[in-house]
Amino acid sequence: MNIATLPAVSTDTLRDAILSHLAYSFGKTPEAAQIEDWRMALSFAIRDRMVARWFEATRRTYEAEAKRVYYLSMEFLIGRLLEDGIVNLRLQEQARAALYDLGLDYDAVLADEPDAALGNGGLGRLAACFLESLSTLSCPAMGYGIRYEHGLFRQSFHDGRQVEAPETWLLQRHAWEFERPEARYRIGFGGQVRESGGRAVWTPEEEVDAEAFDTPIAGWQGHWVNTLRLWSAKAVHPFDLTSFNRGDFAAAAAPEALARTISRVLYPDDTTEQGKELRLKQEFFFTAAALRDILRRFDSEYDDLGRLPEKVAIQLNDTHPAIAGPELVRILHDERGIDFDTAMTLAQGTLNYTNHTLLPEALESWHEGVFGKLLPRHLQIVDRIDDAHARAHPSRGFSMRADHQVRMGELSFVMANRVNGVSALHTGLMKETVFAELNALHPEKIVNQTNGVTPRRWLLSCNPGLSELITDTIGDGWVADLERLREIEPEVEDAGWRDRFAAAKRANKATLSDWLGETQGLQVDPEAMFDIQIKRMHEYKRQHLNILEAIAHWQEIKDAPDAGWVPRIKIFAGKAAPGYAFAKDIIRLINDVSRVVNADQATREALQVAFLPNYNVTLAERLIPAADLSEQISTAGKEASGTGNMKFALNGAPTIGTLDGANVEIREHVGAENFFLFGMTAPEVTARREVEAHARQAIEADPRLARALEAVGSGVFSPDEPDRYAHIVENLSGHDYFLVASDFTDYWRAQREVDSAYADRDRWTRMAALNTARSGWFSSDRTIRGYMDDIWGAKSL
Ligand code: Z2T
Repeated sequence: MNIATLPAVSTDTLRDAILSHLAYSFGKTPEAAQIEDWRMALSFAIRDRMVARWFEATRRTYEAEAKRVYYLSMEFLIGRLLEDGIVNLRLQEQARAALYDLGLDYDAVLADEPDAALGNGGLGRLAACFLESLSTLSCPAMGYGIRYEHGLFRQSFHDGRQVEAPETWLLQRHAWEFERPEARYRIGFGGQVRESGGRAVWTPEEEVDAEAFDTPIAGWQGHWVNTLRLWSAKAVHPFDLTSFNRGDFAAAAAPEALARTISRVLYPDDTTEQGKELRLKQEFFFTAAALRDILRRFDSEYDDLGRLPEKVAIQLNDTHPAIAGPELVRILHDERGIDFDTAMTLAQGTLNYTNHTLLPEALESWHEGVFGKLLPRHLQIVDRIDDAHARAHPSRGFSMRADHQVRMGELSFVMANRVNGVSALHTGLMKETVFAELNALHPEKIVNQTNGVTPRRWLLSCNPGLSELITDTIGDGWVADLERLREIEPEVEDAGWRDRFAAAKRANKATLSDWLGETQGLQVDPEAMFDIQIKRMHEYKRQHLNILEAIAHWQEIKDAPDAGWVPRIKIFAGKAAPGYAFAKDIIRLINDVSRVVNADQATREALQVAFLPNYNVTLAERLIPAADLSEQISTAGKEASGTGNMKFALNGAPTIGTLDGANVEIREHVGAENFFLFGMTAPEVTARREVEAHARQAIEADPRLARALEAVGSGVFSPDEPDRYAHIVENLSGHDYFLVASDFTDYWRAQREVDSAYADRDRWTRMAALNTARSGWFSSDRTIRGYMDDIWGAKSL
């Protein structure tokens, strides 16, 4: 059968395709098939429908000689892909009906797919949303990353404490990748640099192969399909026969095992750099393989490397692929013989850099010892880049090479055509703080591209009830043009429509409540307010501010149990980096508070607390549609953007939040009256830190805060170990760098405003609906258009 003539997809053709794959791809009869076989057969049937468009996209890109976009990212937090494929190909009804015909439960089959957690948090999920939007906008693009054998660790709790277990997504069969044994590049490390005939020649000491695995990424309606290409590390010589013949079987297998460590596991730190050699190896490994692949493709189409900036745009997702700068210069200069300054100019015209955080502990910097040992030629090139830059700007004493370090942010900045931040506030702070010096030298380089999220996954698939109401009201044009959600705004004045909106939210809450009962043993009234904070655990994100407010609230309810409290369930979820002790202690505290508060018969109607284990994309898809209140309470100036904040607003959950990251822009869009603002601004935060004993002062001024801290410090939540949280109390009463104490009083005030707003259910529904109606700007389609126009100069085909 010619793929171009695959039959139009009816329920019957899809069912036949599933049965055919079950037999011919997986060798099973329907009687013998397990759920995994069915999931694989359905996935292959869906995947087949992407292939013709995939080929067509490649053909059209070549034909148009279009500029290509390459997104280099250490992380792609893609989650499950089957539903994404079904929804984007608009095959939901057929798939459901076909499985029903086969006696199977659609949701159970989808739930069998492992959640591919090849990322830590926002940065990796952003990369996944971007890939989907690039395809939706038919922009010729490719994502490059690492095919980790183990993604982010699985989290469970033992006695309230986080326990990490390895994640094993590849143990189950994975339907979406095509192995490409022919796309394989040798990557070297270490060794020596010699001069020969006026040229530097790098002879690496150690080599591994990078082998490609391709995943097709279909955009909305499947019109365009791009590729996510992930590199897997393979030994150059898989097996050492000499050792084997000697009878040393462990030594015979050693090269294989050693090579594979490079793509073995994702580093679980989101915003702290460990400076580990293996991490630098991972970074060079995937970046070097991507550049070789990009240049091979370029060479197949053009014969003048001078056209590289015209035909190729490379985006560096944070500094993790920053070695692309020196590596591209090395290839152009050392291998292709282009003079150094031209090589540098060509690289600078091709590369761009996105910064995702200003936290000093996250800024990558490698000691020249480690760097030079692994990448001796690159260290020389970094120094030449630094010299060239210094010569071009002699008035300033700027260097990317202070204190025997290579500073990757500065290197990325200098090697990039455009540098961007991820929200208006963050971009402004980049110019004023970490990149102030470089910004003064290159005032046009820094631009803003506020983050966005894909509405296909984060509204259409995860919230079918609300999506149906929207489509009933305004048609389905909103899916590819999210600002059209504004068209539902007039309906918000209609009481009947508001009832339908409230019913959709209520149904999502009932579904979540059932799931919490079945899987977590939690009994939750769907009428209660679902107040949710889900994100990585970090002091700057201030989950401890949230739990302290919950404690104070609980104490107040105990004082007057019959005072007509607005029932709430506070839900937390998030992973702490395994080495981040303080963040792990906050998890334990929340679990301890949850145990005590939920057991209190006097208050349990009014307040419950739950910490759900193993937060991932799939859990987010479950929680966000059921949320009433979105907690976005970071210390102002610390959260670069946030993207969960956008998903909640889009799904009709108003925010309680600070003026941080994209919260600022969300509030501008949804209207100040539909956003619960509290806390200090970024400049106020800076000023407050200068105040002597700021935390003490704040505690003395607020008896509620003092009483909550007293309970934590005296062991109310840890009676078997009363001083378990003494260090947390000490931190919050002393140094309190993230100003939890100083923001507490205003946070409490805002929470009580939330209570009264929620008690007036009609008022709340209006606020919720206006959040949905006015969140269209936060589509990643808008973000990607911004990158295409302002950074890449790329066009939709
Ligand atoms: C990450 O998820 C983010 C920043 C990082 O800095 C690293 C990781 Cl893994 C190196 C997040 C930001 O914290 C968040 O504010 C932002 O929305 C997200 O990246 C995407 O830009």
